[in-house]
Amino acid sequence: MNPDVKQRINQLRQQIDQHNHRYYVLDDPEIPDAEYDRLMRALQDLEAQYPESITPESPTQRVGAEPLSAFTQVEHRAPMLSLNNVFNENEFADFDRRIRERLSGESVRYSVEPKLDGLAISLRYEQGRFIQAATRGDGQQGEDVTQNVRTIAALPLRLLGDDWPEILEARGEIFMPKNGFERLNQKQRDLGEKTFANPRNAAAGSLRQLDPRITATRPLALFCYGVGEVIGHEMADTHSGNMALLKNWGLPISPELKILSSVADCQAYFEVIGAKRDALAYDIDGVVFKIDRIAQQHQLGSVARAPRWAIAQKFPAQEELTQIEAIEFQVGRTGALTPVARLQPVFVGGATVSNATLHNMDEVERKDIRVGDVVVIRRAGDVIPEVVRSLPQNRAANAPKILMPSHCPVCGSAVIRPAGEAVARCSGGLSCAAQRKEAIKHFASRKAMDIEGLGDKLIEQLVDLDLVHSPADLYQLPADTLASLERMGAKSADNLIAALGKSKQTTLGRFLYALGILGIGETMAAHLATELGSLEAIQNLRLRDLIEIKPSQAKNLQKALQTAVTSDQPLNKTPPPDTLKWCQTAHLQMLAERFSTLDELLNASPEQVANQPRLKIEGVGHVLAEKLVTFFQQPHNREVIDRLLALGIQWPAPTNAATEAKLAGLTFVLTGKLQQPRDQYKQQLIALGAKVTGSISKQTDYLVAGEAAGSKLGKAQELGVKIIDEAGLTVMLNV
Ligand code: I6G
Repeated sequence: MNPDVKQRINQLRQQIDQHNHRYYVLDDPEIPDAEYDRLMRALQDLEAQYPESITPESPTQRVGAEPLSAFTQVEHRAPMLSLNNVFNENEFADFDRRIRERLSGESVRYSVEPKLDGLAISLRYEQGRFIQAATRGDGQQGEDVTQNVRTIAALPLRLLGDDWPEILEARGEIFMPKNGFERLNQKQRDLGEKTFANPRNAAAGSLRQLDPRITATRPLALFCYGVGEVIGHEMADTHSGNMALLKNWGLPISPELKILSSVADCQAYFEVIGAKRDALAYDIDGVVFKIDRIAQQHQLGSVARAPRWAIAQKFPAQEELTQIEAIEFQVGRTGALTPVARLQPVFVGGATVSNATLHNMDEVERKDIRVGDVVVIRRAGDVIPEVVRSLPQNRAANAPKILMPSHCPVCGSAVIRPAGEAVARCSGGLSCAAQRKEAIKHFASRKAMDIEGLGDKLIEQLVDLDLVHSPADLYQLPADTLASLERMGAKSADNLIAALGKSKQTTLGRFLYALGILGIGETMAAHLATELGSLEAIQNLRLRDLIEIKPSQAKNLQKALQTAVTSDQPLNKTPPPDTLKWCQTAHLQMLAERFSTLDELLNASPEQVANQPRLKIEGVGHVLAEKLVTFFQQPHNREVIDRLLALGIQWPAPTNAATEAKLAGLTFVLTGKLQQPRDQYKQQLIALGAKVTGSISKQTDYLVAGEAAGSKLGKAQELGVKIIDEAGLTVMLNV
């Protein structure tokens, strides 16, 4: 092989290994995924041309072996221990006291990190090369899962650098990140295959595949948390020092690892990680505390297969069994009917749960849930409790299936489920008390009109007592009526009236969002407000202002409709032809503004049928356009808006375009802890024409860095993005 080719192959392998390290270990990718894929393809092409160059450690060789018929057993050189558990602060304090007694009062530091909900693994490297992976098994003997583990992209097939032990056994946890788990289950559903109950089961199932090609398709990841056998290298005198060595050799370790000393600090960490739990990319079930000094670990030793120098403090169970007593349907703001399970109360995830969402009827059918079933309930942090699965073994043979009611349980209007949609809706609109309550809660909410003191319970009373039919009624409530309500009084009534008064001074974006138009979130509302500048402009939008039909599309549409019965049928009653994917009801609605019948449309030239929209608003396609235009066409919506304006709701008049869009074209990223809510800044920036995104790239103009700004700050420095603090942002917003 020509030396240049050999050099190029080595260079590509090194580059790929380096990028893997940055991505999986440093959590700081340097190049986009597409560039990484290009490097990999270049290496694959060269290796195909020069097969003699292929080595087992090449990053292309992760799926190396043929399917196995069974896993072989591996004897662990040093036993793989498990951890003892504690379940509350007192038990942890007892553990800490015992440790300090055994260490005769020496000072103690803990190395702490979250406890991943995955599978323990031993990884063996010889001369820097990955050679074996084994499961924990019974602690003495595990299963050889080398061929599967080598498919995990986060695992280095070669240790980085050249100063590593002759033999290194790293230990850690293999897990499946939550987003990968969701994707995998979706794929399984699409293929009609069995889904996994949780990420841990999915990781276990993936690791126990006999065919490594299947494991290679599964999104597994890895963090190391310890070392087993080490030969030929001096290790650190602390656990955290050993973790730093593993990291330098390219093995991923938890980014949450900290060193702490007191029980109080350890418990504060436990609380912080508990609060972060739902936001983490992977499932955890507690926090592990380890004595950091290795000499102290040796002094403490282990008992009955668990070290004395480590303890896991577990979060309260997130899953429990209970029974479904009834299934009811809740009506939301948009009329969507959500099946809700009423449960025999059960303590789960730190709270007593007696209701759980069943999301929609597709979920009810997929999970085959019936009244009386024993079910697994999951409650994770602040997430709404949900029914994970039913255990139908003891179900009565005649337990009926759950059916969507044909009429709204609140107002009796017909329930409609459009073909192909998962959601069924009550057709009662604001005549339905449930929809009215939710619409008013939305109107009053923080990101909308921000009416302080108008809570959900109060809104429910106001609607139930027929005091409020529309948001406009809120502003005409007499103080004495408010004072007479449950849990109110003269003072609260006065405060609420003052808050209502204050809310009248708002922004166009907030007002638009508060109206609760389907599909218009706070960001889109602010965007429309900046793009169009006034409520009149938004109210007067026509579909033809927003929807495009090209002449070639117009021709195809005419052809497709020709086969429909030609008649004087009104166009808005004509269903869009199935043969044209792009053509939806919105397109025909729009044409109905210009042609009164199908005949008229068919007799026009394609150029006359084509439509060049007056406006191009980013993010507004035909679905949103139809919702927006239809909303403002409804006389009762217009009426409510007119009343609100007459009652004094107002926002700053659009200033001249130059000032209004003074941050137009600039892209901002906000990171770290800020004094004011991030949402507030986001709205202000958008209102001034700026774009706010979640990640730093070369396109970012400013990074607003609050306290404890993390990796985004580093990335911004690297890319030369301007960095400002909160004070700087305030100046930019106010000049
Ligand atoms: O099962 C485990 C999970 C996490 C562990 C562990 C761990 O540290 C973060 N550490 C040890 C020492 C053991 N099992 C035995």
